[in-house]
Amino acid sequence: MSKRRLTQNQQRRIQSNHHKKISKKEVEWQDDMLGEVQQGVVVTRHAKHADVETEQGEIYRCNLRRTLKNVVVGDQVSWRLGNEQLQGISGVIEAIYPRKNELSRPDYYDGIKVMASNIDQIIIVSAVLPTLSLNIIDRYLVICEAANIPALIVLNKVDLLSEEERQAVKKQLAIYEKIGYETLMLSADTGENMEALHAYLRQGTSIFVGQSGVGKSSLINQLLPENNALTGAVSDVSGLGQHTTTASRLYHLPLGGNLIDSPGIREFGLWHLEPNQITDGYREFQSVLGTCKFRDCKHGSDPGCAIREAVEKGEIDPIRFENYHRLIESRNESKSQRHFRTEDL
Ligand SMILES: Nc1nc2c(ncn2[C@@H]2O[C@H](COP(=O)(O)OP(=O)(O)OP(=O)(O)O)[C@@H](O)[C@H]2O)c(=O)[nH]1
Ligand SMILES: [Mg+2]
Ligand SMILES: [Zn+2]
Repeated sequence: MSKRRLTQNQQRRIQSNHHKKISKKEVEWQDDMLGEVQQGVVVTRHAKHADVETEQGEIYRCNLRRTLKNVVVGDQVSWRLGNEQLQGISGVIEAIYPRKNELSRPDYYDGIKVMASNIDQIIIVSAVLPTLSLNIIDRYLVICEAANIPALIVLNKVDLLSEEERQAVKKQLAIYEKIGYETLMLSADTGENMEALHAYLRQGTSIFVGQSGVGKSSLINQLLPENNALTGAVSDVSGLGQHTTTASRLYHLPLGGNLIDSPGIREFGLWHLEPNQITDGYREFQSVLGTCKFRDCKHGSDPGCAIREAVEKGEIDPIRFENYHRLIESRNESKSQRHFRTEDL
């Protein structure tokens, strides 16, 4: 071997230094490479980058300053445009303005994961296929109540129902109407009730939440007829080859208002909330709460439980009461699971 030829080890070292240089260059913008500080809104959050939209509607992919903890869709940020693109990145986000509110969900690894910020309305999307789950609607409602953000419940894929089945799901939705939530029956396939949905979305920023496959992205495609770039990678969770959304993204609707599409969650517990926050998430419990015989009433078989009595009198729906206990139980289970997982790491 000629002396001038590099050994494999040397070659590897050079290559790895080369990589280091690239990634260093990527994160370390020199001050004189960056323009004036501007304001913008985060419209998509990727693993390492975020897309920022200017007031003029231009979108730039940005790095995040390492000191920034968690940048999410909906964040108002200050950022600076670079004088050239580095590795496809146009600028850098320097700071996040204080958030009006944030929508969070529990996350096994990070504790609580903020999904989006500065939200005016949460649209809980459920569907009749695979099945309509009131338990999942209740979970989301507890999160909405805890964040103090108004909720709208929509039921998609009603095109799949017979007349008889329609009447049955109407009755289920009536449980929520009775306690003051508005509901809509929709079909992204036939366009049923899309005008009514449009009307709800015309102001402020709304977010679609709901399990994977309920049709959130399909509904957005209906609302934005020209936009067909919504489907993400092929789902590796189900292996069924459906397209699943992998990053939240904010869209501007033609009739006004913004709408965020979010990736579906398969299952989530509510261990990040205290039991009393779950109880507070049931709005129809509030007027009788505090009148139970015992102050530490668990609202189960405890004697003199005012909530159970209200259920017996037909004032509180028994399905909601049952779901409440399931939520409390699953909270405790997922909490202990989490402890196991954290210790495991
Ligand atoms: N029959 C019927 N099928 C629908 C309707 N809306 C959506 N679908 C189908 O449901 C499947 C899932 O739709 P998506 O829009 O990808 O669901 P998603 O909620 O965005 O799912 P994630 O991105 O994984 O969270 C697709 O095969 C759609 O064609 C509808 O109104 N009726
Ligand atoms: Mg989707
Ligand atoms: Zn009680």
